[in-house]
Amino acid sequence: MTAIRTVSTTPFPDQQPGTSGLRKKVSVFQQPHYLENFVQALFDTLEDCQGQTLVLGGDGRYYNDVAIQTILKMAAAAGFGRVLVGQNGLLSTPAASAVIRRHKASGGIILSASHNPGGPNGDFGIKYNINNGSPAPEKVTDAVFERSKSIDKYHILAREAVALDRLGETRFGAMTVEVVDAVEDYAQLMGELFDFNRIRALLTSGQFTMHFDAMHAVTGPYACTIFEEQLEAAAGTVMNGQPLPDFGGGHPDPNLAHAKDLVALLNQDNGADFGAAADGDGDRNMILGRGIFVSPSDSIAILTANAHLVPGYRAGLTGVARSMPTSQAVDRVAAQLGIPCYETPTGWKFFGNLLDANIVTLCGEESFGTGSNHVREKDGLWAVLFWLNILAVRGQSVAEIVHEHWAKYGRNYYSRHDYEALDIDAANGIIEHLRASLTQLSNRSFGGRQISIADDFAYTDPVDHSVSQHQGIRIGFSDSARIIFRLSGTGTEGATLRIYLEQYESDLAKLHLDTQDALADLIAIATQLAEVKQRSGREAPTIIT
Ligand code: G16
Repeated sequence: MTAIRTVSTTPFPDQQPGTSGLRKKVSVFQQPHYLENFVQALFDTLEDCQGQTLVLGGDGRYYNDVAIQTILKMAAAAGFGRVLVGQNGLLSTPAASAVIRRHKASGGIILSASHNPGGPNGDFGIKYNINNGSPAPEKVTDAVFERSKSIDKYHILAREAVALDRLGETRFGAMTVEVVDAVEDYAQLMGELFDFNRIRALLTSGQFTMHFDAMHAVTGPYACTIFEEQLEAAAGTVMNGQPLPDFGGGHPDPNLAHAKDLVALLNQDNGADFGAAADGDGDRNMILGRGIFVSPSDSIAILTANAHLVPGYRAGLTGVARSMPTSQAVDRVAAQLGIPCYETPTGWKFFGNLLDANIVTLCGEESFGTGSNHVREKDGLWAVLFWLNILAVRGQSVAEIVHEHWAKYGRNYYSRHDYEALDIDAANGIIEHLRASLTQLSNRSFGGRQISIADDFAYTDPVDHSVSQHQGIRIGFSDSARIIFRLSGTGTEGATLRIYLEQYESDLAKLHLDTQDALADLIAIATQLAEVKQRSGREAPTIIT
């Protein structure tokens, strides 16, 4: 009989989950009892863990191995019957969602800080997904935070660590730990959705080259199995395929700023036909063609317009959804298809109810996220396979597909300007100032542009009617241009102000401008309205995507 220890503790005041779980510096999680308090607050909130099945895994970042063992011991103490753990503690976020669904688990814990840097000085994170595989909704995360404020003890099994390198089952107190193949279920699911034969034919044709940058993060093993083994892409197609605790010193954020080597490979003369990258935990993606970057907002629009070419979606889409700051490109496609397009707050958790109710099939976000009803997370490799399936069927280049799309639907020029690590009071001051200006803004015009909507976005979930307030300052113009301001809920240093800019263009002669040039007027209006320089002292954004 293995003993369960009860340990006294005192609350930490800062355990409020953000857009996607609790994200902090590794050093914060390393404080004695910090992780344990949060996990116990979660288990207390779940109430009945007795005999339940939990899924557990992470993106392999620094502290993943330590945290997994602590959570296993606490899960055993809480009475879970079985924990399914990814081999070596690894599970990509979409794979964890797939495992929860396929094995009918009561939920799962994912250890990741997504695209944030790793290593001892980097970030760590923990989030809980519910039994449909979706990130826990706000009512759960709010309850965990409430519980964390009064926690005074936690329970933990007094035992040695369990080995996670070999597949199979181990008794751990009264609980069973089952080490599962992290890739198997997921790869099988991908094979059910996409035309692997057709993609294989493209990849082995000798006429098509691709690079996939796993950024030394969790998708490496998945990409090697799916692209190089199952689809027979050339050896070396997967770059940086070995997951490392510090992501090789890189920043596992698949965008133009952080996947520079990949971008260079696509931009050179005779570069590859297709390039893609995924982030730390495998839920984000970036899509590139030779000499062209596909903005995430365009990507979801193009996937929607071409879904009929892909086996898993041939039967049709019930609807689509995008987060509020994501461009309205997909709205135009949905309108043409005669299906609804829902606008939700930022955070994948808001798509869960819509997917469960089967009122949407595809979802997308400007923050390099796309996904569907196959799991309840965004899914980087899924997006890459979707693109490959379209390329294989259409036999055109990425650039041709994107340009044809713009010619048919018009182009939503789109960019996000981030001001990172701002003083928290200054950042809150910017949002408060904008909020206070909303009433007087509604009737104003700028450079001939009339404001048609100025509000603080609030969302009522159409399924459970829960209301989420203060989801971003939204300013829309009569020509359908928009400027959105909100503070990030995923950063770990100070505050990050995000300014999202969008302008629609249907004139064929103006579809190929430089994005920042096309948005120059809106950028000037945005910085003026928000008084960014006066209030933050910053002359320019930290990063433009
Ligand atoms: C998370 C959420 C996404 C959100 C993104 C950015 O993604 O799941 O829905 O768009 O954060 O959020 P924010 O703008 O608040 O920083 P990930 O990939 O970081 O888990």
